[in-house]
Amino acid sequence: MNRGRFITLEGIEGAGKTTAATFVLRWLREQGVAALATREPGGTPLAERIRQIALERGGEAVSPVTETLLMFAARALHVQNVILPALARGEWVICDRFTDATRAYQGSGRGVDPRLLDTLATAVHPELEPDCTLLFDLPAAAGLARARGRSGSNADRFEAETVSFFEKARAGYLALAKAEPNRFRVVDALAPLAEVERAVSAALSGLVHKETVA
Ligand code: Z5A
Repeated sequence: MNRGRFITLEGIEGAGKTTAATFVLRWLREQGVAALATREPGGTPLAERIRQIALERGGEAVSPVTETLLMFAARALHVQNVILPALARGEWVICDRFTDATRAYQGSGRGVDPRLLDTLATAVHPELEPDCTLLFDLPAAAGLARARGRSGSNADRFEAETVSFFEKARAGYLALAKAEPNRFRVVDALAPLAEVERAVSAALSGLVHKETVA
């Protein structure tokens, strides 16, 4: 049996990843591809508990390195208990954020040393990289306006961040996409939903086709 494909969805707050994940799952199933959708931080019962700790606002100070370790602790559980078993069963995994998010947020946003991020990524998922990463790109102010319309005064630790923090994360994402143009597909997240969906299915159809003729 062929290993499934690992597709990650990335972008700053309010970029439309969650909306796209639902579309991708439905579209892949229409193509006859078995797939599951999951998210980070989270995706397993224990990792979801780590998510709550990582996103909780107020209380004890959480340093950038601590935040990084929480993301990778949740990721280690997720990779071992959900992602690798699904890929081994031949299913495609659609993951709302993965290690690129840590590089963009903790690396570019908070200034964590990229060598530490490389070391942790190698330890946590030594042989796993996304087959395709869809980067939903839009200006930070537009993403925040979408997300804040939804969360109001219940903003979590990230939602409460400044526009300039999200602009740093956005620039980090765009630099990653530039460095790995074969893996990344940058999608204009300001476009109307129907256009976003067309771009997403076009980006994935090559991979689906390879699968069905293999
Ligand atoms: N984080 C981190 O720092 N390091 C890490 O390693 C990881 C995560 C893995 C939680 O992530 C936080 O964890 C995250 C970074 C940090 N915080 N931030 N930012 P999350 O992915 O769970 O949270 P999120 O990014 O805040 O998700 P979100 O706000 O739900 O954004 P989204 O999923 O990209 O957007 P959406 O929910 O699909 O869409 C937002 C709204 O826009 C919604 O009303 C849609 O109907 C609307 N929308 C979507 N697409 C369109 C288009 N094309 N046009 C118009 N309106 C649209």
